[in-house]
Amino acid sequence: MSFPQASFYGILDTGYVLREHCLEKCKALIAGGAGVVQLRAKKQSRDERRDILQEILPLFESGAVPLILNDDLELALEFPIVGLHVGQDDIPIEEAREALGANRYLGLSTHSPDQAAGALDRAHLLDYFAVGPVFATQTKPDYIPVGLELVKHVASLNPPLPWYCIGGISRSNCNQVKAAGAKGLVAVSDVLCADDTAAAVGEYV
Ligand code: 3NM
Repeated sequence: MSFPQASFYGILDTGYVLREHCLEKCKALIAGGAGVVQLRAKKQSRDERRDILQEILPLFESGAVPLILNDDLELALEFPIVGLHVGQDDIPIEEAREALGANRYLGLSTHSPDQAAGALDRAHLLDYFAVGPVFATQTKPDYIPVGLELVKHVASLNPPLPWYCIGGISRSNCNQVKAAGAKGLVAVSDVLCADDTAAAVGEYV
């Protein structure tokens, strides 16, 4: 079990996708070539999140694409194949790893050089980490962009685990992020708001 360093990590964010379009958008992320998909349903209740998870779960049963749930450990534990993504203010990764065991994926968001160093120091607990927001983004409007400088810095550390750059990334600026040393990219609004999400993901891939 090793987490993929995919070129594109997709997020099914219910801030951009109506409930009735979740399955179709999730299929489009996979069809476009997303190597990982995360369900990020911040505003939903656990029951509503479970309902979405149950609907999209069959798309992940082959194991080809990992399915990650944002910040709901208890719900992730209800499904054998679901991993967890946590932020800096969510459950500590030591506790998350203990609850998840060794066979489920765990990812962490980082937003500064110190937090990225913290992820590398605890790489044995993690399957991947994310760095961002690279640019200003409406999806996380309260966060200060870390810029391409942090991308270059993390790339220079040559992380021994997969890492993904996120935040304000679009098809028009992604080459700058790649040039700064990013291995994998996450774009949320750019692909979910595209009329043809699969084609948009395909452009990144
Ligand atoms: N996490 P968009 S930035 C969900 O920096 C998320 O950890 C971030 O959305 C982080 O591609 C972000 O629309 C928003 O900018 C990404």
